[in-house]
Amino acid sequence: MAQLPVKKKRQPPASLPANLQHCVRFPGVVLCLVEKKMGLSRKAFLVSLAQRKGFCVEEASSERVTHVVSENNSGNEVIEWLKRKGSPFLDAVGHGIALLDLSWFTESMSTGQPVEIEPRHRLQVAAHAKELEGQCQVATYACQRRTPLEHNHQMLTEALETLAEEAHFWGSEGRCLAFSRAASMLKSLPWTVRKIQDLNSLPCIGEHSRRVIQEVLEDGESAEVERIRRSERYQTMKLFTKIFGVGVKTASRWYQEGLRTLADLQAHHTKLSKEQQAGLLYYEDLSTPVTFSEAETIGQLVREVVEQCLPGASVTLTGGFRRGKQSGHDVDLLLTHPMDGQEVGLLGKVIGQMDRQGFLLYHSIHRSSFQSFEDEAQEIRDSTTAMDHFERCFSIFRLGCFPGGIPRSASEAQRLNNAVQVSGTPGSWKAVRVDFVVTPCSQFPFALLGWTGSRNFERDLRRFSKHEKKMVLNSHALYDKGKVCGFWGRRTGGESLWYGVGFLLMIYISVSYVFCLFAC
Ligand code: 8DG
Ligand code: CA
Ligand code: CA
Repeated sequence: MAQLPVKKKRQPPASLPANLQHCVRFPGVVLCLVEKKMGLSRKAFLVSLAQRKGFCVEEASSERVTHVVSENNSGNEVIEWLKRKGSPFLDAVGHGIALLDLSWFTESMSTGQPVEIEPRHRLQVAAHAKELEGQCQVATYACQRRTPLEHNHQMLTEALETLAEEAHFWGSEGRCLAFSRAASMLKSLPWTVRKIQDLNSLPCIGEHSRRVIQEVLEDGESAEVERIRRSERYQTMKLFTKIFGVGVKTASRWYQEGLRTLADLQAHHTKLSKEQQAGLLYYEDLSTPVTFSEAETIGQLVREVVEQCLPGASVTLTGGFRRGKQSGHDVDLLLTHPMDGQEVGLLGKVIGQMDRQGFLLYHSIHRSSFQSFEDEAQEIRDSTTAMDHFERCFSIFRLGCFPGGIPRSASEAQRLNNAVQVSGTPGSWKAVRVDFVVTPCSQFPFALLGWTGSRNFERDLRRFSKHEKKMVLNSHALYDKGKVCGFWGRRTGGESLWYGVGFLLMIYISVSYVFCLFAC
């Protein structure tokens, strides 16, 4: 009998996809190599070189691309090529995405890191004057700009942020806003400011900011900023306002009373609220940045407790970590349930259970003060506050640092927590600030957007809604002439219907978040 041919076994792939093999050293830089005129084999060689050096490389269809690199093409040719590829980032070319010649790539490869982009690296786009003007314009609203976590103007933005902080310490919110707007603008620039004239066409940079930028560009530092950093008041205000529960007013009063150190607060038997006492007790831990993996661990532990209290409820990590930051000053968690109304009472149960399990060193629950959309609409017409009316809890979480690594479940963490308490090993846990916010599912998209930040982004998104769209946005809804027009969910046969302007808003939000890392 003729033997059947043996079917060849399919070989497993010899290696992982290239992108997974290499660790990414520069997460803020995502390259796209234009194969036009370069050829596929040369492109493959350059891609692999870049990946070996720790660069992330993606195709023109990716929304994460920040640097487009091409060889022997004009700027217009690259634009045409991107159009043909249907690139999602085409609109951001010129103000967010850099079009670069291969010289930038080769210099970056030989220094082993992304070199600063200089005018000679840029591809010129010979557009009609009007078009060109449009391309070079930087948007006024932070919510319309890409703001990468890593940017080209660290020294300048640190100087401006010191001035903003100092203005805040004096209660001068207008000046504070002006300096943080200028800093936010610089963070979004894909090119490097080298001389003061480079700022000529940019919005949001006032006279004072300009002066300071010029000083830093010319002398490497600003005398005014250095004077502030050395000043006793600034240093003391920084120290006191870092205490959980202490705002500018209290810190300023203590300074006027002659207090300068944390020890002074104790020595003078300064009257402290419960929150401030906890803040002082865990000062060192709370001033140590929280890492992303610590935030994820806390999120996971909370998720388990939430699931026990209300099956189906969800916990979302928001704040800076949702924007891609690797560290932050606290952890922000947003809780909801897919059925509107089911979330009522959830926070009390979750906090109670975590408290009993020894996870909380301090907590204070603030009930929801949401009355109705009509009241909300009235309030936001009358004020510009970013505060919302969700139920929330400000807490200090006791995160165990266990020798065997991160616990796999809440019960395991509790067991280890108890063991640590009994053995009293010093340094075996860390106090971490955690904010819990609860929202009905129908307001979840707005709450998520509102609590993701950054503050600059949120402020400008509200301004954009008001001035450009004649609508009002807050963390509960989107209003058009006082009526709720955005995003409410209705449960119909187990489905939520998301519709109206809310749907458009959601698209806008999703696109924005995919396109940007809001570090501003
Ligand atoms: P960090 O912790 O990494 O340092 O920074 P962050 O995560 O950006 O700042 P945050 O102070 O934790 O605040 C997170 C976001 O939540 C920020 O955009 C501001 C926003 N936020 C509050 N309080 C309130 C509030 O009452 N209502 C609304 N809608 N948002 C708020 O902090
Ligand atoms: Ca935060
Ligand atoms: Ca927070």
